Formats: sequence, C-alpha cells, structure tokens
Amino acid sequence: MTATLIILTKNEIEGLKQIFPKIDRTLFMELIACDGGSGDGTLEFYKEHGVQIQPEVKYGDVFRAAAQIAKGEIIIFFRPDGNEDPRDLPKLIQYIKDGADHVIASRFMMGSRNEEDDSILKIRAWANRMFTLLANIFFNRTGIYITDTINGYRAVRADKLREMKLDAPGFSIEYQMTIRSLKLGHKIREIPTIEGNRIGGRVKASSIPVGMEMLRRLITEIAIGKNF
Ligand SMILES: Nc1nc2c(ncn2[C@@H]2O[C@H](COP(=O)(O)OP(=O)(O)OP(=O)(O)O)[C@@H](O)[C@H]2O)c(=O)[nH]1
Ligand SMILES: [Mg+2]
Repeated sequence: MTATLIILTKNEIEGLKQIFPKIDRTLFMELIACDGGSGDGTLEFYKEHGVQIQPEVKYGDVFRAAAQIAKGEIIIFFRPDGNEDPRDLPKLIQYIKDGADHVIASRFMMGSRNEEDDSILKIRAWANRMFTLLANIFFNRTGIYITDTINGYRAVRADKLREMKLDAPGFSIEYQMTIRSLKLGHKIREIPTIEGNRIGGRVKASSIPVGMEMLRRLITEIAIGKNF
C-alpha cells in the first residue's frame, strides 16, 4: 500500500528544523505540507527540502484537502512541533497494512505519555479524557474502549477518510473523525505514543475556545446520527 504524509504547520520553523530530518521519507510516495500561512521561514524550509506546499489552509480544511489531493492509499497527519514522535510512523502504516482502517497514536494508554504528565493540574488532559469517555458512551459499540479520540496524530485509509465527509471547522476535526469512523463501523486501532513537549513557536489551539468547539461537535454528532 502507498502512503501520503500530510504535514500541518503554522509558524513552526524551530520544530520543523529538528523534527523533519527524523522523518523516514522512504515510507511515503509523497509529502504534502498543508500550511496555515507561515511567515517565519517554514515555507522556505519546505521549498529547500522539495516538499509540495498547499498554502493558506485553515486547520479543519487540511483534512478535506487531504481527502481530495492525496494519492496514497494511506494518509498520515503529522505536526512537526515536538508533540509527535516520527518513530511511530512505520508502526502507524503497518497497522493499516495489517487490516485497520484508522490508527490513532494514543497519549492515554499503557506505555503512553501526554504533554501534561509533568504538570500539576493537567486540565487539558482531563478535558480530553472526558470528551473521550463521552464519545465512547455515545458512539462506540465495538466493545474495545478508545483511549484517545482527539489526538491528531493518526493514519487512515484514504477511501475511509472520504466516507467520513468531515465538515468540522477547526480543532474539533479529529474528534469528528473518530466519531464518524465509529458511526461508519470502521476498524479503529490505537498505538501508544510518547507525546513530547512543544519545541518552539506558540500554541495555536487555545484551550477554552477549542473545548467549546468540541462540545458543540459532540452535541451535533449526537443530533445528526448517521445523517451526514
Ligand atoms: N495548516 C494549518 N496548520 C495549523 C493551523 N493552526 C495550527 N496549525 C498547526 O497544527 C499543529 C497543532 O497546533 P498546536 O498549536 O500545536 O496545538 P496543540 O498541539 O494542541 O498545542 P501544543 O500542545 O502547545 O503543541 C501545529 O503543527 C500547528 O503549527 C492552521 O490554521 N492551518
Ligand atoms: Mg502541538
């Protein structure tokens, strides 16, 4: 099976410089950078390294663009800001080759770490766990609990991604992706991941607006059921 790597960035030059060289490019038939309008040298870095660029793509739109333009049978979404470990890439691909439709790198299973593990309050991690619990209660009939319904680091079969008809606007898109996959009866698997700390740049997903967006997404997905 062939694979496309989708790289998501908005001003991530510091992370990109450290993480990009660790990506095994031989795993992929193509690398596509979906960039949200960087002005810090990120785009120049891509050009120097021969990476195809889709400029000015808003976060949620990346997933729709990927479904349309990726040529690979497997699509992986990757953010080079230090959070995601490129050593997981072969494993994500292998799980799809072994029969999964959708493979999530989980920050909340045995052998995982999430970015907040060293902080005291861990508010984001607990909010993530709550949204994950609710998604499992409302949509998961498989008997296998999904431990991280939100992490964006994941691989999916391109044909299955197209079936999901994703339409969430921003940072709730991965949550919608997991929920739609459950509704469609896709085979979802998880691998443990060690989430690293952000390397440079600034966080773009501010917690409270994203939390509100996730709540709205959950309610909408409950209301529409399989009508999408
Ligand atoms: N294409 C695109 N990428 C974006 C956009 N906004 C953010 N990104 C990238 O998406 C990734 C996730 O955003 P982050 O700000 O790291 O969100 P987060 O991982 O929840 O926050 P941290 O834990 O602080 O890293 C990063 O690689 C960003 O550069 C956007 O509008 N368009
Ligand atoms: Mg991040």
